[in-house]
Amino acid sequence: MEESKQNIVILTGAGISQESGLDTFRDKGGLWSKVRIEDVATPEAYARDPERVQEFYNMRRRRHFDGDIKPNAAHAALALLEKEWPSVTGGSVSIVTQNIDNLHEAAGSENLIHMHGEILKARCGDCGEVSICGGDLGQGEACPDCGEINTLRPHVVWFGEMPLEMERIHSLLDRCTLFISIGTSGNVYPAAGFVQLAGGNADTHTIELNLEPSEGATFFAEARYGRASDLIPSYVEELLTNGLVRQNT
Ligand code: BV8
Repeated sequence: MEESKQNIVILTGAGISQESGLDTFRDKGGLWSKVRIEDVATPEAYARDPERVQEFYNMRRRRHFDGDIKPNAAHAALALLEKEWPSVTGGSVSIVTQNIDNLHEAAGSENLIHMHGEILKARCGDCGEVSICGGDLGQGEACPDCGEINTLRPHVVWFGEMPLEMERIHSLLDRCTLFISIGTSGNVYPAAGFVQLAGGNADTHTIELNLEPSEGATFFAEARYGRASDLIPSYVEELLTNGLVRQNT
């Protein structure tokens, strides 16, 4: 890896969207305290009770159409970093998000992988095509590509399903000099294992920016705790001013 080029990979989780008004999963009052994963977020649940699964995602998708869900300062700071970092080190910034919301795109991020899919997209169980989803599913709608009725599911990766773009993610992790984890509890694999993959390379610095230590906290060389909308803008400011400074904690 050319030393001058410093590629950054950023993993985000529900915590980065919490201050935008979207629920997290495992915090107090989080989604998994209201419904069981086994009932709404597995292929088996969908086969057993499609209406219940569709309603779980319809209810979450409707939040995006209320007009009050907007990116926060943390999303904006990451979009700024992606824009400015190449002129600081010639390297790139890539975001791998576990989130299915569209707040990174709305903030202007472009180098973005939704490894767990996207709630504003649907996937046809017949033809496999992915399409924009602008409303509820499971209401007798037709697939815009093959025309089949009631074959659309949320374009979301459920538990027991393979996350998306894993090869591309592994190649980004192999080539990064800085791995930043933001707003994730480190419970869900394979995402929770990315810090170990990145940290396996001696040249790669790893930092956790979270409200509290995650399950994987001990795997990080550095950690800072606080709210994302405070932590991320100041860390991005530091990176753009000083470049990458390895402060092991
Ligand atoms: C896979 C989309 C293999 C859905 C999600 C049995 C069978 C198969 C697999 C498994 C199995 N047992 C275990 C596994 C592995 C499983 C897994 O890891 N389970 C866990 C529960 C143990 N993983 C999988 O199943 C994955 N697939 O392994 O496939 C395979 C191999 C070959 C062939 C086929 C398959 C797929 C996992 C993806 C599941 N889908 N999302 C949806 O959104 O409804 S994952 C789900 O958890 C969420 O979507 C989220 O993306 C993810 C992680 O949650 P977090 O983002 O971390 O959120 P959380 O609430 O937990 O934490 C928030 C954090 O933010 C906290 O730390 C909090 O302190 C912090 N925070 C809060 N507010 C703020 C803040 N920080 C800063 N500022 C704030 N303001």
